[in-house]
Amino acid sequence: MKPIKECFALLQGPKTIFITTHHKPDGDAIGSMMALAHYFLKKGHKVHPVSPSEVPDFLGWIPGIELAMNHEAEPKAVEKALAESDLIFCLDFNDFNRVKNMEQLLTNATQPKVLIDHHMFPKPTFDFGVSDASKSSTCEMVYDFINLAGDNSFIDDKIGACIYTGTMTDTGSFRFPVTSASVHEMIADLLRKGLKHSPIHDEIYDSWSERRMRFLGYVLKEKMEIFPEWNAGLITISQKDLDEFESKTGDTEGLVNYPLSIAGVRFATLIIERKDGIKLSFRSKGDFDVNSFARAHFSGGGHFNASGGQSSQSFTETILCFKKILSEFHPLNLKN
Ligand SMILES: [Mn+2]
Repeated sequence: MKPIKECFALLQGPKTIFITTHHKPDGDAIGSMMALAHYFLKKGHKVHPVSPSEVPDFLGWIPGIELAMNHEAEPKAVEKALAESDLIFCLDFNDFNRVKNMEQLLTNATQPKVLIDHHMFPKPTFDFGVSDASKSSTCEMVYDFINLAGDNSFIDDKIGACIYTGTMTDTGSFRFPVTSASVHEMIADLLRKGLKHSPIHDEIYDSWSERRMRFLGYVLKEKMEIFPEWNAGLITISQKDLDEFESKTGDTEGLVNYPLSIAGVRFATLIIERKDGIKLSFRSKGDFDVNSFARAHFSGGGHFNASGGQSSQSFTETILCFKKILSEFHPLNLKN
């Protein structure tokens, strides 16, 4: 993969740019995709922002989101958009298997592929790019990309809102250790450029339906187990639970973090039974590496303190398997 600055040569003159992100996009995925889209539009390019799956409701307010295509809903239109594009930007993922049904489309595409991402261990399928696991968010890296191009003055309130969204969501509202001084300097710059941050917080964190709040209450009361001896917490949600509460995309967002608010818990896991399989999310505090944990046991990965995985076993078997692994980790003492 060549350094990202070498892709600037491909951006001379108006181009058509396909911008995509991971399946089940979160705030950083959609924020970075739309920040880059707004920037390229201002530079006189044509853009095709594409989400592999539906954009969750809590991001429905993002400026320009109506320009984004959903591959699951309109695969043919996405294929056409890709065919007419000169290059492809891949944001907030580093392995084509993270775009699910779009994987073949990206693999077969012959256009240069540019990576901007902060997950560990990128696959060598990108022509240009930057991969930096020390960055708070892909949104911060899009900000860096615009600055590297010498275009700080192009950043306006819309781009600022997109960047703020992903940085806020990926840093747990600026509290995770990855929140560096440069993150705060970037936010200061965005504020000076017209960013209104409070309404964004309201849109994302204070726009729950009553149903979603009741679902959270049920999950915390009935579906959370705490293992003080292992400094761990586990939440398990079955397909039946999701159906009963008419759970929608995004409703389970952030659930995995709740056990970490209990004193002594350093490792939190969420196991969800979905129609397309069993999904696991891992979060940790301190020096327990959930990226390695997810890779070793659940065909996943991500970041040091936040990762995901999957299981081909049944829901019940997965829970048993997880608890067995947890008990084997006991001597490691997650306390430190
Ligand atoms: Mn991210």
